[in-house]
Amino acid sequence: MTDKTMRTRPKVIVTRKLPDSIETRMAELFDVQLNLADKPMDQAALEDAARHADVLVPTVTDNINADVIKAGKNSLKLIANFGAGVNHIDVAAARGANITITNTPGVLTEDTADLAMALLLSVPRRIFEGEKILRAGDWSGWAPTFLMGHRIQGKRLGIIGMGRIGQAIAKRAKAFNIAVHYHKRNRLPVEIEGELEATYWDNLDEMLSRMDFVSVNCPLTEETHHLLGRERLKRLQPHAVLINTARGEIIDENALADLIEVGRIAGAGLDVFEEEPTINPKLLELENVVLLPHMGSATVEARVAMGEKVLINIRAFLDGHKSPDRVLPF
Ligand code: 8YV
Repeated sequence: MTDKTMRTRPKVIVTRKLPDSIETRMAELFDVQLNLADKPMDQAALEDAARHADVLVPTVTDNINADVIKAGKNSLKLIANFGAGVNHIDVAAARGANITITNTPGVLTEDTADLAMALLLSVPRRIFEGEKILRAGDWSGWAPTFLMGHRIQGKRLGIIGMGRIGQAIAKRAKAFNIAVHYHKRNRLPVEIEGELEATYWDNLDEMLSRMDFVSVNCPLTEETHHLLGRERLKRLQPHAVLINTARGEIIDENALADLIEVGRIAGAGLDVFEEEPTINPKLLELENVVLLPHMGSATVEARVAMGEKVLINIRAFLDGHKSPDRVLPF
């Protein structure tokens, strides 16, 4: 490679360690700065990256706020997010700075839906409680009334946000003989609703008070921040179980923990939290809550496919085409 080609290669800065195959391809294509040590970048490091990069590849752990965007005003042209959700990016600031944003939808749908189902099965069937008892050496043998949970089949699941992941959960729920209900800003086309045998609720409160399980699958936006606040959570039935594989900030965690503690909600399965990676200590105290470390899309297949999408989005953009997964411009 000559000095000239090296100089003309676009500068791509990746904020976290990505799968090897993706990093290798990036090194072949771009003047890439990887983060092999996988040390999360602080605010100053992110601003510095924005100042020097043509393309920034952040993840959910990076706060791409207005200051980072401002730092990139002379250099940064594309934010190619590794992940579907873009709530950690100040999209309005990026729009003002004429920066394109892309994401990686579609390739993590099935894995995230699987994890939501795993949580939905785990809480009512007390799977992690059983595992803990056994490993602690506290199991004295089978007994007719030991670790009784609740049946899955024949129950009602209310899905909040019926996009790709919500629909993938609905398909799985159907196979478990669970009746699917949903709330969404815009009702699904009748054909899809029919296929999923899903019942639409225009009014979220009305749906919540009738469900046995509730799964949160909407994006985090200003409108959905604490969508499930204390008053709304009180609408759940005392035997209801709440699952969240979307974003922690959609639920008021303190309120949820309080209501579970006093038996107003039966339990929860959470893969996402308000202050990741800090976990609300009140949640840690509760037995009937399953807590996972934001691993909805953590399969080799999904993470490689997400990386492939990032590569395609960058390449298309640099070649002067419209990237396939554009969040901005709309
Ligand atoms: C990703 C996710 O792992 O894609 C998303 O929005 O929540 C996760 O599954 C994470 O966002 C990567 O940035």
